[in-house]
Amino acid sequence: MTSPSWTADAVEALFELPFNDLLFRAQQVHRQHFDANAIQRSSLLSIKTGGCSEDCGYCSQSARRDEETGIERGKLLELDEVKVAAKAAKEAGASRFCMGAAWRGPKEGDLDKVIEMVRVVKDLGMEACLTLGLLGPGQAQKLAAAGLDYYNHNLDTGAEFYDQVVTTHSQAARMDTLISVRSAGMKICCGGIVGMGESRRVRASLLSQLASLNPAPESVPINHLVAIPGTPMENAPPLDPFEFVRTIAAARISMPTSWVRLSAGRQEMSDELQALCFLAGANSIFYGEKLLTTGNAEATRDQALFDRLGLKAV
Ligand code: SAM
Ligand code: DTB
Ligand code: SF4
Repeated sequence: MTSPSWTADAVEALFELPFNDLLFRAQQVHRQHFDANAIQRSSLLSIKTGGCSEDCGYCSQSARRDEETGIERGKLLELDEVKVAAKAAKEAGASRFCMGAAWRGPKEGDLDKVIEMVRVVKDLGMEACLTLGLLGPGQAQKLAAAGLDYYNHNLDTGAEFYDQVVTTHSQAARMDTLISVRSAGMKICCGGIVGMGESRRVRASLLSQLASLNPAPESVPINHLVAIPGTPMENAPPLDPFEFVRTIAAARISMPTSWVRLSAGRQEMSDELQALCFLAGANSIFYGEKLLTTGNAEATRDQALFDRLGLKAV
């Protein structure tokens, strides 16, 4: 079977379909590759918060605006703190533990400490994921050798919109990190953010870039912008929730075998909107009370929603 080439035009044509037709197609694709009633759960921990050198316009952790966002600069967490959080995530039912750091990229000494954290997570029997920013020469191999399962590094938005969101690094540099992660043999978690004032074309172009990574990322987080006060995006125009669902459906159709994660922004979503996202092919969530600096839907609310929808955890 030849896989279709997901140009931005081809993805945009998906967005243009009548909503019911788009969801029907997404369901068909989803059911060919996954149990439509099973949802994977990952928990997140910020292992180093704030004080980041970069200027990503959606992010609360840039050093340039921490007075406005009120995020305190923290140090890299101690191993014991990570162990406690990872154990709690496992007990709550997460199958993957993701650790994020507010860095442009890791320094060698920090990378060695983070590798110890990966070992702790793996010893607990969970999958481990890291998101540390841009990787330098040899760093991806070191992480792979430590047994890291996934590296998260998002393209975040369509290439044509990227410089309106970030000026301190290019999207091409992020692509280089993705290539080194792949060459080192790790799985890629790569997605983006919608609701930043981008056009539908830009959303289609982001999905086209993701689907063309060849192979597509094993895990695709679709974040809804959390408009954080004090960031340049605090007043981003609201996105039609159906357009968010369309983005999930287009991701599912263009990346049939990837886990599509309904990521940031769930706390602000109704149960009905989340159910539509699951119907559109989302089959993974961030699970636990906190993302990195913002809140997440409560685990008890998630469990109640799973029960009402007859969803089971993977
Ligand atoms: N510093 C590393 C990097 O930029 O890759 C890792 C941490 S960074 C916070 C991870 C991802 O979180 C970003 O790529 C972005 O997709 C997402 N993110 C950050 N702030 C967000 C927000 N306010 N709303 C939605 N997603 C956000
Ligand atoms: C991803 O795509 N989303 C997560 C995770 N990967 C690291 C982060 C969401 C952050 C939301 C804003 C915050 O909590 O600061
Ligand atoms: Fe730094 Fe990552 Fe936030 Fe950008 S998204 S400012 S690189 S922590």
